[in-house]
Amino acid sequence: MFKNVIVRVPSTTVCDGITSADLGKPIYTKAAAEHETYVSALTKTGVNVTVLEPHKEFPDSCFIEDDALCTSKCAIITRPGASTRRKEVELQDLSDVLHKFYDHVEQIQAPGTIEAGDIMMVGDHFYIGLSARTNEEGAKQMINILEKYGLSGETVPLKEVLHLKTGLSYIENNNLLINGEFLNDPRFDKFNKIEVDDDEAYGANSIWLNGYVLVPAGYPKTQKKIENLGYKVIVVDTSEFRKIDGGLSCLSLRF
Ligand code: CIR
Repeated sequence: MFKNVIVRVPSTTVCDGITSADLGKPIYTKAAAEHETYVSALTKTGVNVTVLEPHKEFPDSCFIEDDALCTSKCAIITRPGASTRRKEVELQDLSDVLHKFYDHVEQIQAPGTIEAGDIMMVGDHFYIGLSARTNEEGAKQMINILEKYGLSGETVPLKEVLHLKTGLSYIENNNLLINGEFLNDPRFDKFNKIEVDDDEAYGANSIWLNGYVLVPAGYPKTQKKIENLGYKVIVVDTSEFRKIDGGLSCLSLRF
């Protein structure tokens, strides 16, 4: 069960977020409205949501998932691989809120880089994508920290997507949403794989919270597959965030 969620409100500069998409710039007012709906959806799952203030100097800072890994034992502040995001993790309110919830707050050090969108939690085990944002050193430091607290981790090389969870989401009960380059990876053979069709690839980034699955709006085949597994589905429109490569998981820390 998750008890707590932390989000950061998008700032007016969200339109300047990093992107590889060709979907135009997000419109701030729409992004802000989508974010409010996202927070309401989270609240319906029974979690307490802490809402942090927007920060204009960091257009991507609403994607707070990348800034920390929140485990059952400790929180680990990351060191983002994207240079414009590197100092996001130095925001005092992030450190303050993590110290409020955790006795143990660790930090990834240079030259390690890691963004927690590359980390998928399955119980006490963590899959860590090696991506353009997360390097071997960052993953190694993360695994060492996890092991210190009785947790474990392993790396997963990735080539095509931004982050590991762009193409994979663990929705508990051994069910794994999976798309693209991960489909034939033997690491994931032990899971009940729910294949997300390529024309709905963005739907692979859905999030489980307390028996609910939040699914992005506009991916009906994926939504149906998740409903057929017996989950209560809440559909949330994140189309403004998609314009800058962001999805449902990126917008929160869940623990
Ligand atoms: C970035 O490129 O860093 C942001 N525009 C999107 C981050 C998405 N985060 C995630 O997948 N965890």
